Amino acid sequence: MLRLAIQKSGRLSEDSLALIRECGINFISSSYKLKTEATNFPLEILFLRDDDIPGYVQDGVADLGIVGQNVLVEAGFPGLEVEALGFSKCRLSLAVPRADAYASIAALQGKNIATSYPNILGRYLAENGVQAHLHTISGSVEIAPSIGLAEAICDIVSSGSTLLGNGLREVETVFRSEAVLIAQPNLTAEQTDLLEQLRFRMQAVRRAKR
Ligand code: PRT
Ligand code: ZN
Repeated sequence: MLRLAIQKSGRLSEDSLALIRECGINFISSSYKLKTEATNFPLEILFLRDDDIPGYVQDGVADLGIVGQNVLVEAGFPGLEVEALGFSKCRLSLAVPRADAYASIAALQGKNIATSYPNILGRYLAENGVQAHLHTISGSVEIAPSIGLAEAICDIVSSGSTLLGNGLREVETVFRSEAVLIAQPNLTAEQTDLLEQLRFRMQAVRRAKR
């Protein structure tokens, strides 16, 4: 038996469920249940907040998970990734108010930056020799400059319309992300075998879409 953790409700949910179904795995899902069992594959599905998925998989509470690389790397467990899934593509970017001068990343030296990704951003700034004050907030990061909390932000971008709508300009791509399958480090031999079957099916689904 394998336990797979997926996002309960959010941007990853629909594509995660669709991928499992496209792998030929049948299950009944109801929005009230936090757990369901597949009827034709030894798989149990847990529905969780995406932020909790890397930790549960690292600890072996779940054997597998589907999560964005942004959340996985921020949580500090990049080594759990076993398969890139090709959906929920986005980037983590730095942005500043549209009217502000910005020649290079050196412009952020000593500035206040609001983000939900202090670990990924901290590493990126250090690599670029920039010291800044990071303010960690968990949501609505894009309003930080307009309320005087920070001079810049670092947040997830896909179309860019949220930045635009908040008068911000994307200036650096810090990290590129997509959804990935992750696995706990101590699977049994049988579980490893099931994981390989699952990966094989996932790869076939992706190939069929190209
Ligand atoms: O409740 P829970 O904690 O489970 O969900 P969540 O609210 O933390 O996450 P959710 O559902 O918003 O996103 C889940 C994952 O989807 C993220 O971790 C990313 O890997 C991926 N993803 C892909 C995105 C986006 N695209 C995205 N556009 N996550 C967030 N956004 C947000 C972004 O933060 C910004 O506010 O959408 C806004 C920007 O979108 P654009 O199109 O205007 O640029
Ligand atoms: Zn989340």
